[in-house]
Amino acid sequence: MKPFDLSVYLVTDTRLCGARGVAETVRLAVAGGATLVQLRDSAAPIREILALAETLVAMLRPLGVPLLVNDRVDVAMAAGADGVHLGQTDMPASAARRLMGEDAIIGLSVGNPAEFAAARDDLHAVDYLGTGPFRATATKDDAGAAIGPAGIATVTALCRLPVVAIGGIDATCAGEAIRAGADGVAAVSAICAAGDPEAATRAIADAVRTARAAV
Ligand code: TZP
Ligand code: MG
Repeated sequence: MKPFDLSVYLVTDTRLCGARGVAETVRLAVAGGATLVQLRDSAAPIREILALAETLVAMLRPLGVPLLVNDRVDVAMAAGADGVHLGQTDMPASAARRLMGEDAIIGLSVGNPAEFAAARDDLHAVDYLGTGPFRATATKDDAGAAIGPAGIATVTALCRLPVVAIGGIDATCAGEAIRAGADGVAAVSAICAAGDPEAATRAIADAVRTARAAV
């Protein structure tokens, strides 16, 4: 696996990026301290997602910021992305690992102990867990109920994989997720829909840093 840093994890949303566009939003977020980027767009035609993934790889590789693609192992591989983020109903992580090789970064969404149990046989192929929703969110229709700090603590206690908290994360609650045991925080709307994505990302990065310094 390539090295990666979950601290400030941007998940893109094409609609929320609006007229600014995904690539410019990513550029600003990285300038503000985003440490990892996931391209997430379940609605766009595959050729558009692939072209965007290629653009982001070209932008991020020189900066040393990994790009992961949500759900789509094929797009990630075709674009030369650094990895993939899988959900519970996507290709099993072990199959993704066989296709993508040892260097790929493979993340898996695990929101509770039942999902953890369902994925147990594949966890050897997983590099980090995405856990949430930390707070209520309107960004993902089927995100489910908020799990809060207790939910983060429950998942981090289940295994040694690093955990990134997602769902309703902004600078006001990022520290709470870190104090609950998360290794990083992932944000969609707090960055993509921000008037100033660079400042929004920097505020989240500051909150993560402050929370770590306090523990
Ligand atoms: N997975 C769990 S919640 C969520 C995803 C992709 C959406 C988080 O979006 P936001 O805007 O950061 O609440
Ligand atoms: Mg998914």
